Amino acid sequence: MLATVKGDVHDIGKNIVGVVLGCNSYEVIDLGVMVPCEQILETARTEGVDLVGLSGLITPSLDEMVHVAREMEREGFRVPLLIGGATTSAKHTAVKIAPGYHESVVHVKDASRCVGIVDKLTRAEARADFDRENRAAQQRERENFARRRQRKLVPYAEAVRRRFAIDWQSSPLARPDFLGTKVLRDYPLAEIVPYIDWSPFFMAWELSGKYPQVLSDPVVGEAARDLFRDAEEMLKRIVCEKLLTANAVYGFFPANTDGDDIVVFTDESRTQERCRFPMLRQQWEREGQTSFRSLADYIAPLSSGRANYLGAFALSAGFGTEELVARFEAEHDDHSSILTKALADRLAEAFAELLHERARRDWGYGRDERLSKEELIDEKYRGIRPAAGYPSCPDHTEKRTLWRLMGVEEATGIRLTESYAMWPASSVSGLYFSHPEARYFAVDLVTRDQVEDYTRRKGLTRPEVERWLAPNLAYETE
Ligand code: B12
Repeated sequence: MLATVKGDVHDIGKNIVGVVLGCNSYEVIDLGVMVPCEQILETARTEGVDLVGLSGLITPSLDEMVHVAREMEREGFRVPLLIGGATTSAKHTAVKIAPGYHESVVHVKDASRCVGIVDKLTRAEARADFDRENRAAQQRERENFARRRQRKLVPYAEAVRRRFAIDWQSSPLARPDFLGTKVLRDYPLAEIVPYIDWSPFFMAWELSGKYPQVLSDPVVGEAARDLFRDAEEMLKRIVCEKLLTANAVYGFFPANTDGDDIVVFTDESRTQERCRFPMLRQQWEREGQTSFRSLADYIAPLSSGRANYLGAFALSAGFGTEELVARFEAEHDDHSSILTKALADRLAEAFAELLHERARRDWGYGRDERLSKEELIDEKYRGIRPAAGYPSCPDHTEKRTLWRLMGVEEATGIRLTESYAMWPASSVSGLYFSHPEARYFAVDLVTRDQVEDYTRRKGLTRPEVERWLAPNLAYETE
């Protein structure tokens, strides 16, 4: 039985796993997405399944998986538990999930490994050996994890003192053409298509290689060409018959920082606060590291006297996916169903690229930009667009503030789940930073002193903050 856990909307990976298992004569019960723990347990019990497989794309799903595993233990389940999905890892499975459930808990990296693992787990003579190896590997993961926690983390106050410092007096700060938001509904898909980065599309099918080289690859070339032909055909249908709809909202706001908070003001007088985006800061002192970054470093402090701006966006190319997929599923056409979702994801990412280009023009500094598609994919432009959940701002709850700031749901129809996943699945949202020195980075581990400061700034309780930041905590919670 397979399920994407509560609060998460992604199922391409899980569906590929389901198809692969089905092709190998396993009977698969797929409960779909956003499946509550109770339903997983109930179905596993009533159907008498041999294995339970959980999938998740975003970090809040990790906690939900820990919960499901503990509930399986509490209710006395005896079946192996498989863990998969982009946000999962062998490490997290070993450290957080496996200790809660005494049967085999196995992290499965990709669909190609799934059949071998399922085969071993369902054959009594192979299971014991496999389980022993898996437990030994998980023990090693736990030991590595304990070592990772011992890496040198500087106190938060020191990280703040040694912040990435921009010279605000000499910095070029552009003023956007407009302040507030712009809504783009039913954006022409044909304009989005040229921005598609095809390489990740092939990766989803485990056809590794960069596009277009992958098409002539001696090993996977033929499969890649077949897949690409299907994709082009489907994309043509989607565009001509308007089978999917793309909506977006984006905007620019007067902003300055107050410590590690980005403060958004109601207007240029910068006297009244509209909202705050509290940011996290790096603390891991890697070799050669001289400063510790936070996204707050890319916006001028209020005390600098400089008028700075923050951009924001939310978009989706996934409206209509569910209806289209339902049609294919009624015809038992799994290939077209997965293809549709993968193309909706490609369109979402392409739309994000297009919108960012448009935002750079609106901001002025991108007006003379003449970049090829490859240069866009390689991010050869000025500025960045980090998204809540990415390594520089790992806190997904910041989407709540973003939604209020731009009225995202009313403007576009994109909704947030209880885990801050966006519906439709093929959606992206984030912030725009325009400073030429703005770079992506990873916050990585944070210590208790930073979490305490962040808790105060967020206005939440520490257990709440620790729950959302669980993968980033450098310490054990109570
Ligand atoms: C493509 C992509 C997207 C696409 C499509 C997402 C999708 N539909 O899957 C788009 C652009 C829409 C997107 C959006 C976002 N993304 Co994204 N995305 C990715 C990316 C680059 C690849 C994911 C992917 O599609 N892989 C291909 C599929 C087929 O693989 P898969 O899902 O992992 O499944 C395979 C295995 O995991 C396994 N498997 C999966 N499930 C199961 C289940 C079982 C039982 C088993 C055995 C195996 C198994 O088998 C599958 C086949 O091999 C990853 C980074 C990465 N390299 O993984 C980030 C990533 C997943 N995204 C991330 C984030 C944060 C987001 C956003 C929240 C960003 C934002 N604020 O906008 C949004 C969330 C969207 C939403 N609806 O809420 C993070 C998630 C981690 C986190 N911190 O939460 C990642 C890891 C990037 C990162 N390093 O930060 N994303």
